[in-house]
Amino acid sequence: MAKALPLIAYTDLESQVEALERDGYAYFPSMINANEVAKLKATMDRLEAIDGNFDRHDKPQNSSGFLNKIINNSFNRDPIFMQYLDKPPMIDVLEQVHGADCHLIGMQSWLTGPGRLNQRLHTDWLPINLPEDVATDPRVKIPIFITTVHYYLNDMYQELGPTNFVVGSHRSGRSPDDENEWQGGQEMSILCNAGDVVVFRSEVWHRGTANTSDEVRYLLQVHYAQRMITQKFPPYLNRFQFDESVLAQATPRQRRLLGDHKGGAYD
Ligand SMILES: O=C(O)CCC(=O)C(=O)O
Ligand SMILES: [Fe+2]
Repeated sequence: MAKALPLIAYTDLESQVEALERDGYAYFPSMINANEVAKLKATMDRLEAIDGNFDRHDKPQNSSGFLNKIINNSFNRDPIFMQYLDKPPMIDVLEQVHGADCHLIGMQSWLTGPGRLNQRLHTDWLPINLPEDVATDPRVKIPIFITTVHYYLNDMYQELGPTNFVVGSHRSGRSPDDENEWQGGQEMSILCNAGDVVVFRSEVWHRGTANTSDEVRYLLQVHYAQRMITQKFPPYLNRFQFDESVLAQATPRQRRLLGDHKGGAYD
């Protein structure tokens, strides 16, 4: 069983950015309180999957054998999610690493029930494949193109299926190939509390692990990227529509994160 990942909360922007650059992730404890966690979970329970949005709702009794509910574009499904678009201090870190014109590329509510299996260790996206000696050369600094923010809504323990990370593995220059360590560093589990947040870059080696408990794990995933990377709001070919009441309550910063950009190259 993987060891617990040491979770260090850096409190200034510079150290938080350095953590993402050096370790591949940054940790933010107690970002949402117990009352907000309960409200979010209740909303996630209520939301129904929409096929055209690439949502999923596998139930224990069907082929997958476990609850797996994913609601894409959650920001568009209930006003409760808007505050998680630009929650400080994470948003300041994201704007620092992706640029002041960065945007949201996706937001998912994700429920994984007992019986969920181990994922394979993976990168979510490897922007540039490099020989290891190049990738680890201190002169080479790969920009952070995509990050994911995980809002954990349970107190995490091994049986509930934490996310495992290989610290620093984004500097390998590749995706893992049936490996579970890099340069002697083993994968370790994020055993944080409900309301805690972990932000990670897309190339760090990680995986979701098996849920062998009798509880459902609730996770809110929010994905951000440099503006040049396209937003992923299915259904495509212009069939996605913003809910007007969502846009009406959005602040200018939230509107930009949703894609209300100034014109630029290629526009
Ligand atoms: O479930 C998790 O904790 C992580 C999931 C993940 O990494 C993925 O689906 O790409
Ligand atoms: Fe992943």
